[in-house]
Amino acid sequence: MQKEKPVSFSGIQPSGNLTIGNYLGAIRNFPAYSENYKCFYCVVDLHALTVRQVPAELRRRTYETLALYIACGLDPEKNTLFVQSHVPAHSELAWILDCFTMFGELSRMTQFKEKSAKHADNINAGLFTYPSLMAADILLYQTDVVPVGDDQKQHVELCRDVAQRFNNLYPDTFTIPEPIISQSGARIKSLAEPTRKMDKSDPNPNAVVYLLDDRDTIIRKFKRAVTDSETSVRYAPGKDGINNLMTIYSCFTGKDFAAIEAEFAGRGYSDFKLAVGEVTADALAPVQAEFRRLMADKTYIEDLMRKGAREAAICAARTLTKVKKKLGLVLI
Ligand code: AQP
Repeated sequence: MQKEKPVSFSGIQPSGNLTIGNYLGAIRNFPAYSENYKCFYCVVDLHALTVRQVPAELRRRTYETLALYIACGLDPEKNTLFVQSHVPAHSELAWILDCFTMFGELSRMTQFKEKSAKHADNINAGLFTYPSLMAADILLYQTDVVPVGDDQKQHVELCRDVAQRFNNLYPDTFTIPEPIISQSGARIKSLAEPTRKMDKSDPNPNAVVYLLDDRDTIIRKFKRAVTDSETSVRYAPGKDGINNLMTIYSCFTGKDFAAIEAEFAGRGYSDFKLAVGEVTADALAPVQAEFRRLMADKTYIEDLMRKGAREAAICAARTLTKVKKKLGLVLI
């Protein structure tokens, strides 16, 4: 199948309110692909079901995530923005790929190990086969690049292995995708435990800066961020809290670590924390204003969901039909 342009695909789960980790590691990198790639950005609501969700909250966050895609700069005319459960081909291909993914491969996934430990009362099969559904998401669109945060690299690599295995048996079925991990911001850490990733489902709201937090809340959270007993702002091994804050400051200002160290030489951590809070709040203010504008018109969001689902379903059906034919499933 000839493609007009290479394809970019990525997704975000509506499993919690989006964080600056989701923004810096993923969403803010998406608009750069709009000109030269055919872009699919998905709200992966089926993935969110691997952890128990409150139905009304899942519904609300599905609308919000789509609105945030646009508020963060994704033009719905240049990108296909859609909700995973609106395109049934995702679930269908996921089952097929389950049959080409090995138990041992899934057992090695870091996210499965971490989430099983976190949700010991609900280690369901979906949590285990999550990477097959993610592989289906990606492979349905003959994706070339997958812009993701560092934590998703292992899943994209498994997707590549499964696609290669399938192609070895049934040549020329899938494009083999490349994970694209941004140079900076690929792993934003928790403000409370800066050795751990900032997670949208963290039960401690002070550990996480949400995209929709107001200015005062953002500044207060950074003021309380865990650092160390030194006072100088410098990037060094073991200074996880400060390294994380410097990374966030660098992402929002474009300054490198040497410039940040020079800017805060002789000033204490409290000055620096305030500055990180201010640049974050300044950067998020226009996103929040646009988000509020979009959310005031739910019908518009629903129209976009329908348009996105139609566009995505056409591409997805092409790949799924090809897969079924190759496997010997009877098409009627
Ligand atoms: N802290 C982070 N730093 C950089 N990138 C991140 N991403 C997530 N957290 C960070 C990237 O955001 C995209 C979407 O993430 P996701 O919805 O798959 O998962 P999540 O935000 O990590 O949250 P979960 O899985 O709902 O639950 P928890 O909170 O328990 O982990 C991806 O590109 C991801 O890399």
